[in-house]
Amino acid sequence: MRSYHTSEQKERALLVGTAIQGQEMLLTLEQSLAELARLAETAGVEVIGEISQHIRRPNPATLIGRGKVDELKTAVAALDATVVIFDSELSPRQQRELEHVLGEDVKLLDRTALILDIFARHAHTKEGALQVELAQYEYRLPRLTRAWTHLARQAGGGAARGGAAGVGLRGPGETQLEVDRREIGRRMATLRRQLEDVRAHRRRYRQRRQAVPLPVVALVGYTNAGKSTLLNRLTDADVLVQDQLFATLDPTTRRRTLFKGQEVLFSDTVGFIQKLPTQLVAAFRATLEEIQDADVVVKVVDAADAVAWQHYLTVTQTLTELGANQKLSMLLLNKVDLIPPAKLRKLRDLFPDGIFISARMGQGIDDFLARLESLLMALMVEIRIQLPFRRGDLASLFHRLGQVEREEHNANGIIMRGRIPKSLMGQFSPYQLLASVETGEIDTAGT
Ligand SMILES: Nc1nc2c(ncn2[C@@H]2O[C@H](COP(=O)(O)OP(=O)(O)OP(=O)(O)O)[C@@H](O)[C@H]2O)c(=O)[nH]1
Ligand SMILES: [Mg+2]
Repeated sequence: MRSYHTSEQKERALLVGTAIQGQEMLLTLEQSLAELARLAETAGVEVIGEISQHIRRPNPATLIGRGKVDELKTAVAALDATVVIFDSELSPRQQRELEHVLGEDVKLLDRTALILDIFARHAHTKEGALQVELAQYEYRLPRLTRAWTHLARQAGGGAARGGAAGVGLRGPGETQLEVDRREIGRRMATLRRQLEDVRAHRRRYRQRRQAVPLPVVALVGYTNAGKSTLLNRLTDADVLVQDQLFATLDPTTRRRTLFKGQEVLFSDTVGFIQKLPTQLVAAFRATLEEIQDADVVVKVVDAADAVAWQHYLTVTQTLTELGANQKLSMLLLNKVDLIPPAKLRKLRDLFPDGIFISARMGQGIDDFLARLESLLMALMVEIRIQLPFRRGDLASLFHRLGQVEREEHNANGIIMRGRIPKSLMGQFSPYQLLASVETGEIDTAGT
């Protein structure tokens, strides 16, 4: 009988956690390992065991101590592991030495390589794919060893994203890994050029967008916090939502009208994670620019996660590294539908400024939008104007970009009161009313 199902044999991973004395850790060793296990699952790997070590002084050759290396070797053999994944980043030397110890049949990855692998799977736009490939070369170049090329050959050529190459080897395929460093350098230069083209295109698009200066609200947060779910709830974006880490790599921006008619742009962004090397974040420039250009940063935290507080700290730290910590910001505690009342009370104490929402169920969304609307006032100035009837264009601009509090039509024109973005002052000031409208005494500046 012929079977049409070719069930792919999952790779079997052994995880290695380390806590290095004196090195500050946001998560405990166990919590960080649990996160690494989720990353491994997202990469399609089955986790079959864990070992860990508290290290006083890291071994420059193998990171973990010699005894631990023996234990690792024994465990790999006993559990028939095909992959070993370190939770900390391995130096090129440690990578080489450990590969040597483990032998050719076992693949060795660290957290960064694992995340790069997930990125390679999840990048869908041209820019996303280019920047992941570049980041992978940057990461691999100093680590190019016999083992890598050997494995790449095993994996077969054409192992593009999501291909059959297996964890850690998706992305640049066999031929590319086997060529010498100089050629890789050339490939990287090409990638950089292509990226520059794509980016120039995107910049032009942004400039067009900025011609109508709608405020940009960036949704940022730890991976899996619910940013895309929230964007979908707020707009008709239809972004992919998954219970996976790093489901979103490419930013999506959509428009939405607030209660008083003001329009804003909401941007979904790539998630953050603890111990994410900054150069990896930097690879995602599109996302970063989206955050750096934003008028308001909305931090989304999965409040149902046991380590919500640590996630919040990671997000705050990463924003600081990106130079975006001075922006107007709001804090959303998401997934309240999953949280029992007693725990919710504790969370409210922990996050007194937080707005509790459920992006999935819709709770708290109106409250969030109302508070966003008042926050946006900080970017605006109060104004009273009288427009001649022929300037209906300015009246509709006021509605879209400002917050209209009062509007009257009389024999002299359209009288409007409310707030407009500071950047529009130049266009509106010729029609500004200096005297009180209510008395009917019209005194238009500049006419
Ligand atoms: N119960 C519940 N689940 C939610 C809520 N919001 C999001 N989720 C779930 O959380 C998971 C992650 O949601 P996403 O919207 O993909 O999260 P994200 O922040 O965009 O994640 P990345 O793009 O991977 O960084 C999905 O399984 C969602 O269905 C919520 O309010 N309540
Ligand atoms: Mg997402």
